[in-house]
Amino acid sequence: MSPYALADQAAARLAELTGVAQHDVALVLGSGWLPAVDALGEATAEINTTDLPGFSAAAVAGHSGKIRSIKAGDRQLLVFLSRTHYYEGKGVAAVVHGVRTAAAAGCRAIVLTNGCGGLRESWTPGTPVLISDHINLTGKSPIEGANFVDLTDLYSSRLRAMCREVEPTLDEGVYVQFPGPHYETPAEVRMAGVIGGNLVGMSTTLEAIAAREAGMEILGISLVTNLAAGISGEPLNHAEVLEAGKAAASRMGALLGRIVPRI
Ligand code: 8IG
Repeated sequence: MSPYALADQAAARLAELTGVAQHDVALVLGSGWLPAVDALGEATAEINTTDLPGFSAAAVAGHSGKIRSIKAGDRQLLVFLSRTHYYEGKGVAAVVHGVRTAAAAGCRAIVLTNGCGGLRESWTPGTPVLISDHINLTGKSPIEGANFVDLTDLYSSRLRAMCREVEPTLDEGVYVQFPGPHYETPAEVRMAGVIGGNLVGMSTTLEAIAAREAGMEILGISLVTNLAAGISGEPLNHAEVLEAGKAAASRMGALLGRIVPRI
């Protein structure tokens, strides 16, 4: 079955299980963003991703394989509380299946969030940064065949401007996706800076490409949970990274709570 047909099936089952025929805006919550979900509004349904065709179980501690349908004003939000990462080795189609399911469920816009390392020392742990563009170092595409999708303004300048109206202190940066699951070496972080990157992480770019292919408007927001390797001289620690996310959670909830209704 094609990945698009599988996404159609997942969207049909999602509509049955949530009782919601059409969703409007999708959100994918990355590391550190999970506690922000409660600020988005009342959940009308919560299901396990594994109840839908094409999803497999979540693999990482601190990632929860659930999808929430949330009524926020006149919008119905589809919130993925976790994502499938490229480094899980399930293939690129598995990484973007949630995005394609959201598109098939009716979503016209998607908010992709992540936790990442920052290259600027002023971005202390807990700083949110708007993604202005990306560099995809996985060497992969979610698109198969001769479909030459344009990626100009991939991360909507309209939505970024709206975010800065809501929160004028928000910085922007170029997100560099490494394959992971190991963190970068200090030399790789320096390379990311030399080629124009400001943020390093292990997600988001393949999903953004699939979302553009599906015609969705995309907002990307990174939460800098740590300075990238070699910037501070301290080693990286997954537990500390999760802790920084927790500490920032209420602020990220407030941020999303103000941004999402205006998308
Ligand atoms: I949270 O410093 C988080 N995810 N590649 N590098 C990469 N991924 C990350 C990092 C980081 N922090």
